[in-house]
Amino acid sequence: MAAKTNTAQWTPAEVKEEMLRKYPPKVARKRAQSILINEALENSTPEIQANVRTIPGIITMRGCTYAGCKGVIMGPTRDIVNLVHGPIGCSFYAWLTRRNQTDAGETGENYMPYAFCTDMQDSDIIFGGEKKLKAAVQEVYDLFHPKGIAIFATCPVGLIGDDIHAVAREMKEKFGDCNVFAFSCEGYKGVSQSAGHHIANNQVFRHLVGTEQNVKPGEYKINLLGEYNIGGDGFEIDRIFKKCGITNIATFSGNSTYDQFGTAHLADLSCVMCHRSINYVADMLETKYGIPWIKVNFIGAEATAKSLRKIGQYFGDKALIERIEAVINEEMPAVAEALADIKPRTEGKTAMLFVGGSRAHHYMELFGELGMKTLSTGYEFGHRDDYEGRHVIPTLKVDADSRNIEEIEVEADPVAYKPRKTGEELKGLEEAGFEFKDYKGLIPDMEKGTLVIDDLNQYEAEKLVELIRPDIFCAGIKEKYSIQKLGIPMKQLHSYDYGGPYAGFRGAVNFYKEIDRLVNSRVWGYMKAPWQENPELSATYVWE
Ligand code: CFM
Repeated sequence: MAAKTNTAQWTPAEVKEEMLRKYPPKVARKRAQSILINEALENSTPEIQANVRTIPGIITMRGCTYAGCKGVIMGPTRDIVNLVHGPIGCSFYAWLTRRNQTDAGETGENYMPYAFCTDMQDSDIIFGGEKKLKAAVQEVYDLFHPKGIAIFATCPVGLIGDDIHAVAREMKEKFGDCNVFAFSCEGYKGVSQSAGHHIANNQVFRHLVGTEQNVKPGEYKINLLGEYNIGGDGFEIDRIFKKCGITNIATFSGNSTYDQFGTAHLADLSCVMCHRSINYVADMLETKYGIPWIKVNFIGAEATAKSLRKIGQYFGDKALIERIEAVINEEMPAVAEALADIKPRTEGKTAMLFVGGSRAHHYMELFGELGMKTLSTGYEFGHRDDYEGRHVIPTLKVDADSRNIEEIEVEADPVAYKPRKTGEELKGLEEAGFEFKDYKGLIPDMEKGTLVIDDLNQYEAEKLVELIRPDIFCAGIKEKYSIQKLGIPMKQLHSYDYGGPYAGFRGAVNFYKEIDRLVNSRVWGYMKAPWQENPELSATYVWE
């Protein structure tokens, strides 16, 4: 067997020390605060440093603010044209690489196959790019007549000061039947893509939510927040909702449409999948329109069943609750059958998960179902509340970087605000153990002695794998090949490589099969790079 763990040889404290050993003292001190050895403290969760700037020179796994805004939040919408104001590379590399899927539906409106960009040149940087942007918006309108056009700023736009919001206003007025709005999401704006999520969501709330009144017919209306339909996850979740009789008004933003955002204020419950990218939208929907929110997780068969039951309990309708139980009973046998076959081969194996801001937590569920142990996890850009739970939010430090991102003030809408439950009803639910607007974070679900690491970088990832040698390492494309070269199977949990869906019941079965294939294949362990067999060159670090 290639990948044997040798955790017994290294205590977590030694692993941490070893990871920091090569750093200059100041860097080591700073990184030490982001590497946490999990231990149960009396009724409290240990504190981790998160959402701070990456140290220059370190090869981070993070992306930029533009990636969070255009790529993550707005990218998956299918009938809004997403127009990038910037050099072509920013647009090209954000084009379809995240594997968020779309179904063009009855209208057939789907702009996903296009990469829209102003293709800025040197002369635009020198003389300004507003004219070019206006021409591009006009061209989009003439060609497609979409309901909405979204404009995204890249770094040079902020540096030269093009006023994209003025262009958006002018063009919106000129067209009359097309909503044009812009995002100041220059890549440098925040410490990670997390800032871009916030910039995107603020504008969605301001320009789209509440603009339409023709709500989809159906009972038990919910919004699904923070689900981006990677590899078709959203399709699988919608299949299950439909079977249960739950009406999904709006997904933010996998395969979503202009009208879905527009009518989101008419749902009766918001269900939050990815807490990091969208929790504040759930709060704003509650404050302005009176829609309560709960945290759900559709990654893992058990987690899916639990989330469905939570939705059933919220609506409290016997018919719905029974239907949900019937659906779970119908779906679970296939899950059990797959596990009966696969689990004996995966039981006891180990995993490491380093993904953006929520999957490192969610996917622990699936590995748990396979009988696998998660040795180390971390987020690229999660905040302390994603690690430690929402109770830390009031204590979060506001620094120059977080102050840079707008917080919008929201009040109850004088017309549209409508409490969905009476105070009595809410109290009853809470007394029965129902938790509204709560998320306990990743750390409480990690075992004692595991390592939780924020903003893990290339060097630390390799060190961690060398020392602990997990049976599988999960992260993204930037990590994939360096990890495989170390002889460890690597699964991308951002794009899912070529697989998916992994959400819901069918997704769980897909995932079990994929992990079985990976952890029981010996191919990576057999591989030796030429320099490992014939080392000719050796090098030392400058600070040694
Ligand atoms: Fe939320 Fe996401 Fe994630 Fe995220 Fe992302 Fe993603 Fe991710 Mo890649 S919104 S935080 S910014 S669950 S793109 S679908 S996989 S890093 S863990």
